[in-house]
Amino acid sequence: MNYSGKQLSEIACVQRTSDRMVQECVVVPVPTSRFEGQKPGTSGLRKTVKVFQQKNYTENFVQSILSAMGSGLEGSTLVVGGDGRFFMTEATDIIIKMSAANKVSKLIVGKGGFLSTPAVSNIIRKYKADGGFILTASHNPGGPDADFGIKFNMSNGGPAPDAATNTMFENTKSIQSYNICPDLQCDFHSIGVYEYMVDGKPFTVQVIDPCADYIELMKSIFDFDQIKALVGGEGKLKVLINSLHGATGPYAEKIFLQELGCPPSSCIKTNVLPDFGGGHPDPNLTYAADLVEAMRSGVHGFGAAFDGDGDRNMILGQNAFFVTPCDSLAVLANNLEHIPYFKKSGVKGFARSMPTSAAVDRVAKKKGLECFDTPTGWKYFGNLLDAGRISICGEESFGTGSDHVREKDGIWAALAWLQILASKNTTVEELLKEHWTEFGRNFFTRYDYEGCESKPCEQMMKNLEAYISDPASIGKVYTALGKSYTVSAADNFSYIDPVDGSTASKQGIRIMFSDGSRLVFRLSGTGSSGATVRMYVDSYENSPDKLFGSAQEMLAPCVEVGLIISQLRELTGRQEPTVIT
Ligand code: G16
Repeated sequence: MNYSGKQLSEIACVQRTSDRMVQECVVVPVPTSRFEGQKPGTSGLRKTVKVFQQKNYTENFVQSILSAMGSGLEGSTLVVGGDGRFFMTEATDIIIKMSAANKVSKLIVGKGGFLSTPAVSNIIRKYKADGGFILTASHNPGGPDADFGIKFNMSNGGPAPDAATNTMFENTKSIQSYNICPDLQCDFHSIGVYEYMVDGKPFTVQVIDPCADYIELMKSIFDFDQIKALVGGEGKLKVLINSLHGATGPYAEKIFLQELGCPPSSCIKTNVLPDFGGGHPDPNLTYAADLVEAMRSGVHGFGAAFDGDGDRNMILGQNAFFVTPCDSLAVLANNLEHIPYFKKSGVKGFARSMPTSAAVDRVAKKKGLECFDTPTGWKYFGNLLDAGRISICGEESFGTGSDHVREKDGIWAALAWLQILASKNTTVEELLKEHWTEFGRNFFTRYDYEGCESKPCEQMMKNLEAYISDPASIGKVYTALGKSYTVSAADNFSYIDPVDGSTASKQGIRIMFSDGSRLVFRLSGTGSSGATVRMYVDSYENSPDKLFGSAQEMLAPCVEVGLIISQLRELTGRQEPTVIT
C-alpha cells in the first residue's frame, strides 16, 4: 500500500544508534469519510474481504477503535494477531502503521501476524497489555471472496463490551481523518524487537512466537503426564484432532504431537490456509463432517475439531458419539476436580448463554454454586469471570472456556476432556451416560437457516415479538407429530449484568411450554451479509427409558411447533435448515 506517493524502497530514514536500528517515522493525517454499517456484531466487525479492501474501509474502523480508547491510547501496549485468513497480513501492516501514528507505545504481534483468539487473550493478560486486535471472522469462510473480521479485546483479555463497541460505532459515523505512518517498515514475519521514533517519541513492535506462551499456559493448567499416559503413543487411546486448516493447527501439532506424544496421524488439517482449504471452518456436524465420518470407523476413542480462530470446539467419542456443547459444559462443570488448575483455584460458579440448555444449571444446583444465564456473546461472561463469580462458562455455539483467559478456548476444552477421561479411566460415551443417569438429560438441537434474505427474517422476528407481547398467546395449544404443547410463558430475553448493572435487552425470543420444553429464536450477529435465523429447541427428560434416545427424534414435535409458530418456512421460503446441531 502506498499512502504518501513514496515506494517503500525509497525510504531511507533508518538510523543506526549503537547496536540498534531505529527508524524515524512521520505521522500523516489522511482525510476520509464515513462508511455505512461499521457496527460490530456479536463478536467484532465481520464483512466480506472485498468490503475491507475498499480504500480507507479498514483504516476507518481501526482509527475508530483506537479513538475509542480515549486517554488510554497514548503510551499504551496492544497485542495484534489473527487466524491466518486472507487479508490478515495487510490488516496487520495497517494496524502497526496506525498504532504508531496514534501514540501507542508498544505492539506485541504474533509472528506473521498470526495468533489464535485464546492466545491473544492470554498474551494481553500475561503481558498486562491494554487491549488487542484480533483479525478473524471466526467460523466464517475465508479467502478473497469470503469473510474477514476485526475485533478488539480489552485489558482483561476479553471481547469489548457493548459500551465500548457502541463508542467505536459512533466514531465510525463521525470520522473525518485517520493517522498513519505510511513509511514505517516492520518485518513482522521475523521474531524480534523493532524500534521506531515517531514524531520524536519511541514506538516498539515486538514480534513473538505465537505458540510458546499458550503452551506454557496449558502446561500450568493440566497434568500433561497423565494425559500422555492415556494418549501418548502406540497402543494407547487414539485421538483425532481436526484443525480445519484454521489457527489451532500449529498449537495442536506442538501440544498433541510434540508434548503428548500422539502419533502424527492424530492431527489433521493443521496447515493454516488463508481460505481454510475452501472449507467452512466451523466445528459442527455439517462442516466437520470429515471428522464425524472418520470417527464412525471406531478406531479413535476421542475426536475434536476447532474453528478458524481456535475458540470453538466440537467433541466426539468413539463411533462418532456426539457431545452437544451444552452437555460438554455440564460434564466439565461436574468434573473440574480432576483438572489440576481447578484443584488449586477451587470452583466458583458457572455461566451459560441463554439459548444453551440448562444442563449445567443442574450441576450448579447439586454443587450449591451460582449459575448465570447471559445473552449470546462471550463478552457477557467477562465481568463474571473478572469478579471471580464463575470458573467455567459455555455456549451452545460450540464455545467452552474458563477463567484461564477471557475467550472460549477450543484446545483447552479438548485437553479438559482428555484430562477427565484419563483421571476417571472412562470413555466419552460412558461419561455422558453416567451424567444423564445422575442429572436427567437436557435434549437440545439448533436449526440454522444461513444466508437468508434480511427482510423476511426481520418480519418473522417482528411477528414473534407481537406473539410474545399478546397475552392471548399464553395457554395456546399446538399439536405436531402426535404431541401437544401448551404455551406457559413467552418473552424477549433481557439481561442485567450482576457486576456492573449494565443491561442488554431483546436478546432472543423465548417461548416456554408447560412440559418444560422451550423454543428460542434469534438472528445471528456474526454473518457478513443477509440474515441467518437460529431456532433453538430444548426439553428435559429424566425417566430412565428415555435418557439415551436420539435428540432429533425426541425434539421433532417441538421443532415442528416452532416452525408453525414462527411461520419460518412460509416467510423465508426455506424448507430445510442449512445446519442442524
Ligand atoms: C461468536 C461469539 C459467541 C457466539 C457466537 C454465535 O462466536 O463469540 O459468543 O455464541 O458468535 O453468535 P451468533 O449466534 O450471533 O452468530 P465466534 O466463534 O464466531 O467468535
